[in-house]
Amino acid sequence: MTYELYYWPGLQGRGEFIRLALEDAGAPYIDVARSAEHGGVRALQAMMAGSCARGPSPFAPPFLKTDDLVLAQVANILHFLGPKLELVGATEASRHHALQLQLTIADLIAEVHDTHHPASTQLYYEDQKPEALRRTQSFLDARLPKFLGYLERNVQDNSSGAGAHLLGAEHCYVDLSVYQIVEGLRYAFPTAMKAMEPKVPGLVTVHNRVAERPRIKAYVASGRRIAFNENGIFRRYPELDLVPSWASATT
Ligand SMILES: N[C@@H](CCC(=O)N[C@@H](CS)C(=O)NCC(=O)O)C(=O)O
Repeated sequence: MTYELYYWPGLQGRGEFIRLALEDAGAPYIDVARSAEHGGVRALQAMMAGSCARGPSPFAPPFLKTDDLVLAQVANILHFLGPKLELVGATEASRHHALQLQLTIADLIAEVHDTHHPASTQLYYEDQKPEALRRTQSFLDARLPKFLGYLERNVQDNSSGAGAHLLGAEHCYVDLSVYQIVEGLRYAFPTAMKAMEPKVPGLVTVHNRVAERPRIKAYVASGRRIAFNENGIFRRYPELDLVPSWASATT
């Protein structure tokens, strides 16, 4: 079956978490909004505007269309794809633990988004720069170490994971998302990440292991992976590349 992924063209955004799973599994898919042949962004907009026979119509991209279903919400899509792409353990517990971690990553992603859009998603970044500065400092001071520290603990506490897996002994879609958040955070907040990475060696190990996976390597080298840019979730604004308070205190 060929999956149809619907996500805004021109940015990695939340769609990249789904792309990485499909790419890693070698699953056939059409990135609909990037394909003029398949209707491009108009097809995406039509899906959101219309009623949907295959489930509730999606509120926002990314969403995934299969032969039977349309599914939205990154964590929900990965929860669905996990067993089909063999990107999650076989037990009910492992599927729900993966979902739990992915939902926490969704919370982190929302907070990363809010560093550049703290006042309103409806306004341009340029219209909320003072708020963004304040929000980013607070994010880097407290929330980044809290989220990454939590994920790191899961790598360390996973006794069967050899320090390179979030869950159990097997590779899983959450590991792919950890790769993406490390990549994105390095792009957006290089100063903070330089100080943060020695504190989260397990996450760096997961990142490096994923980066070496043959299909991920091929995808990154293919040119099909859109470069990070200032339309996505992870944006590099030099004025927001702040030194976290805990880093200045210790370095
Ligand atoms: N919680 C949703 C968030 C989806 C979302 O916010 N999508 C963004 C693009 S990354 C969007 O197009 N939002 C439009 C809107 O909120 O009106 C998920 O994880 O999929």
